[in-house]
Amino acid sequence: MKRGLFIVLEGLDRSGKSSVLSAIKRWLEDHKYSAEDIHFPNRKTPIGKKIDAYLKGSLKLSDEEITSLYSQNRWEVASQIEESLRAGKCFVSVRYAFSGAAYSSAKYDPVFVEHWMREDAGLPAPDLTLYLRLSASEASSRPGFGDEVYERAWFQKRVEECFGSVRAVCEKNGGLWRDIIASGSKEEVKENVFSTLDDLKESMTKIQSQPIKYLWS
Ligand code: NYM
Repeated sequence: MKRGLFIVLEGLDRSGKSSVLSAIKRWLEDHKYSAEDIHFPNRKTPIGKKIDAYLKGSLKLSDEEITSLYSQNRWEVASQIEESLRAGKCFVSVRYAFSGAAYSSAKYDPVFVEHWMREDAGLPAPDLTLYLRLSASEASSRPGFGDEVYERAWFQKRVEECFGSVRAVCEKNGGLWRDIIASGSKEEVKENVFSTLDDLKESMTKIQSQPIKYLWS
């Protein structure tokens, strides 16, 4: 039996990740894949609840502490991801270790994205990362922007730059990364997702016969 694919969706705040998740699931379903999904931070666990309090501004934590909590929150489901993949199911994650690296390194100058992924080493690695490309200024003008701690236009600009560095590290380590233009209407973005996945069909089939990879090994 072929294994499932681990697909990660990344992007700035308010870049439209939820509706793109539906499009990915729809494409997978249409192509006879079964899929589970998760959104990080996974705010349901005790660790996730702490992260939620931090993001809403009611809990103060150092940069090292919050980075570690984000990573622990991923480790909580690492074996569930592996089990799904081994059972032939796809796993779609909205945000993952690359958000961890981009958002944490954006707080510093110069940025060392790999430094902020140390605790993620050994987690299942995404087979495919889809990055919603939307400028920080456009993301910042969307409804609801500003509710949580990182939702400041200047900070999103830095995160956008850091995602560029994260992409370079991902590809250096053999990861597959595609940008999805996220600035159009929901319909247009959905079409961008479908055509990107259509183009990758052959690569995805090949990956299913390869062993699961781990960050960064
Ligand atoms: N975030 C998310 C991080 O800073 N590091 C991480 O590792 C993860 C997974 O959480 N502003 C930040 C990015 C977002 C915030 O995410 C909440 P969302 O997708 O709005 O729930």
